[in-house]
Amino acid sequence: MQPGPGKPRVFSGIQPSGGLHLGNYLGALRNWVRDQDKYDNIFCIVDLHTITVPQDPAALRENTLSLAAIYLASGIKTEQAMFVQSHIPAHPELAWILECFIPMGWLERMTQFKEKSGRERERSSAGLFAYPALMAADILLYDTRYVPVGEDQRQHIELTRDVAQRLNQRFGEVFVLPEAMIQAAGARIMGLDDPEKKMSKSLAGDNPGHAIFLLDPPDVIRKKIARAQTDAQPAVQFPAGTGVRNLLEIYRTITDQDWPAVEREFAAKPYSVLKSAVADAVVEALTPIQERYREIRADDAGLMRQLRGTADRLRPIANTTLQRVQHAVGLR
Ligand code: ATP
Ligand code: LTN
Repeated sequence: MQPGPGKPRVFSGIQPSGGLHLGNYLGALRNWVRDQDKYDNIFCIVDLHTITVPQDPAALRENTLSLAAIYLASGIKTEQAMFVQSHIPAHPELAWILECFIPMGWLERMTQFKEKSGRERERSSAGLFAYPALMAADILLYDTRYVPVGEDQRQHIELTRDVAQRLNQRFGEVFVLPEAMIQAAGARIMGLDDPEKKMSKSLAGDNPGHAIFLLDPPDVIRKKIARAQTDAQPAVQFPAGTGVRNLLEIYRTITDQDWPAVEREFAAKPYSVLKSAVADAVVEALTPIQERYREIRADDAGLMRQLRGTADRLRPIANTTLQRVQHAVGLR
């Protein structure tokens, strides 16, 4: 398949698995917002991925709406296509077909599965194991060219390309090959409590100091940053240790600066100076998002109508691709 004329298609998604953190914002959402006019975008709320680990039903419903409001509050324009994955059954239908062409060995190698299943491998769900097949379906259904994500998703997009190529070789050009779009800045924000670990929603449950959430009040943000792990040096030195480097990375991403500029700004400054500059920059970026979020959440019914309306508009596109694949493999 060749991509059609017009702006290149972008597809990305985030799981409604709890509040979004600064890593999700800097690694993904902020880039979607910045580049939205350059592409023909589809932004998904991937609730079917979220149920790969246990969820409270009421919390999942709330997190789904909350994530839609966060997309808009962050600056995604209302005319962009934003929808909930489970509203379009073609996603799990295509995922099933892809699963039948993905060798177990490919899935076994996925680092996200290894990290998330951990020592509970035997007890983790088959859905968690097959997760990348569903992600591949999300991307391939819309003839996507670019997938803007954080660094941790690179491997899943490689698998998407591999399975698409496998079907294309066997059945002719069924799929457009997508590419990961990963920015140099902010692609891997680390935990504030432990800069060896990626900032993630799952780890935030055990330690409230791990992540800054987009809806954290300013005083909480300042407290978390003040307590962020650094090292025993008295002031900023280069090369900086991992904790300090992470704070500098947050700062330079939010303020759109390159490394030489932040090195000049903070060289030999005490950590307290760095931390209050980071806190100011984060609070300044998040305050308007929080205000817009509250306005949007005043009309949940309207938000749900928008999500359903977009799914109605996208369903025929997804079904066309699904039917093409079904026909190619002999299912229709
Ligand atoms: P979980 O911990 O539940 O796996 P998560 O925090 O990794 O969740 P996802 O919903 O899986 O969040 O990811 C949404 C987007 O945010 C993806 O594009 C992902 O690459 C990006 N992302 C997640 N964590 C980070 C991070 N620490 N730094 C930069 N980008 C990130
Ligand atoms: N696995 C992704 C979320 C996701 C996604 C997608 C991202 C599901 N489907 C399609 C981009 C394109 C994650 O961030 N954990």
